Amino acid sequence: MPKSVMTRSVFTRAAGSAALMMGSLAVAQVAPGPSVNPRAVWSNPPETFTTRVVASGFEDPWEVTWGPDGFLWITERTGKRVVRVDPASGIRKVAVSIDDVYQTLAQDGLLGLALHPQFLRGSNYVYVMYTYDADPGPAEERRAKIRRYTYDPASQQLGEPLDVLTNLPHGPDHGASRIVFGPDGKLYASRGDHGSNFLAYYCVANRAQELPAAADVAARDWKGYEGKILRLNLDGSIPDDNPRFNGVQSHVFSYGHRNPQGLAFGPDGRLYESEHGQDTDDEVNRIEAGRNYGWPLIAGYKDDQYYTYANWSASAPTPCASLEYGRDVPSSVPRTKESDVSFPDFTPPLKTFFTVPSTYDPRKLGNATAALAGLDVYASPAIAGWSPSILVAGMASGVVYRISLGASSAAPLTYFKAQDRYRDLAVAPDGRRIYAVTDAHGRTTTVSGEMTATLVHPGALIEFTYTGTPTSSSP
Ligand SMILES: [Ca+2]
Ligand SMILES: [Ca+2]
Repeated sequence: MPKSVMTRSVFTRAAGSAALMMGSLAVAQVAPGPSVNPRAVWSNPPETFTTRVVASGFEDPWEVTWGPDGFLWITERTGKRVVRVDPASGIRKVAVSIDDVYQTLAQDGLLGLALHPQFLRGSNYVYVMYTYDADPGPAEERRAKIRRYTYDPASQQLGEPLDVLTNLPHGPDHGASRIVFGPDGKLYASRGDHGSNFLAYYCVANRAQELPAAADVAARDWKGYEGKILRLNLDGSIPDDNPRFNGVQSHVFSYGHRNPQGLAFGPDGRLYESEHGQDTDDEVNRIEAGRNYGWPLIAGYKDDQYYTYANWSASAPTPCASLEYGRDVPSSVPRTKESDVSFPDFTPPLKTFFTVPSTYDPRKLGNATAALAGLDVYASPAIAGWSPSILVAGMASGVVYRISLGASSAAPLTYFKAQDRYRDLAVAPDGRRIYAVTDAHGRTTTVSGEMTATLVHPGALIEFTYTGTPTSSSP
């Protein structure tokens, strides 16, 4: 495909997702009264914070991580740079610019970053995940790789690039590519479903349920890695205790994912993940080895609510290419109810966002996912009652959600509501400062609940400092 064919425009509807509210508890809010905007349902939690823009002008910051050097490490997706930012002064230092990054779309470029657990204690390694063009000629072959750099504290530069795992398929949409270290010393990496069976790519079969064949693994053909969480050794090889699927061992750790942009381990040693839903059912999951998270046959819970899988590429007798994609699914497109799916290893989400009944009419209310992105597990005693909680960034909602892991039945609370798209989060070791990076472009929700393309803090690093929790009995 020529490099110039794809444009950002095919993503505008997905990027325009609006926020409604959280979890199945929000169902009652779907039918709005004449004066109630259902998108403007923000929590009013008691904790107070001050807000400060630490630095701005980043070119689509995608990952923010607190480093043991006291700096925030940020990847710029379209800027193709790893930048270190001093949180006190906002001064930024470019650690490396990666010319090899190939970026033309909304979900490619320089993405994930993970610091070695022994960083500045003997293993000064930084792992990044990014897209590159594997075709040496004018054609385009978008692939993803994980590369290791070595940090030199004297020059404050990243050098000695070493490719760890290359040739991972990376589609035109739904790129995921978050990477984290596990307490087991392995690297975990998320892969999106390429946006297949959706919008401009509706005639491309979705492969999130496909599992690698032995011959593919032997040939190092990673085509079965779409819509998966991967687990790898630090040299890129397949850990010998990875799960087997149909007898085949690969990098695949779990499957059935849509666009898992959030990935983090908690203090309990468990892996948590967030993924951006299609129209409904953003998910926060607890990821376990060998499990199936349902997509694209099950979205959110297996509850036969609004979401029903429609397999456009299997349309017959009318071929998919003759169909126009839309909410009205033609009768030639096979549909599968969630209750008709039998996945022995299906694992339901820990929490869903905007789970709505089958009577939900998006024409009246609009598309309303929170558009979940980066996720962190808060495990500090600094804010009373928070540990342990999941913090997850909402892009279209313009909030940070907190999900208590101690009281998992509690509805998520919203914090830091702004007319911004929060892409990723980091927590300082003192537990009092929470950092967010924001998208440079895109649509989000105003405080009153209207969709807007005007962002207040585009491409910024924002600091929220905890200042206390006034008691509710105060006058
Ligand atoms: Ca799922
Ligand atoms: Ca469902």
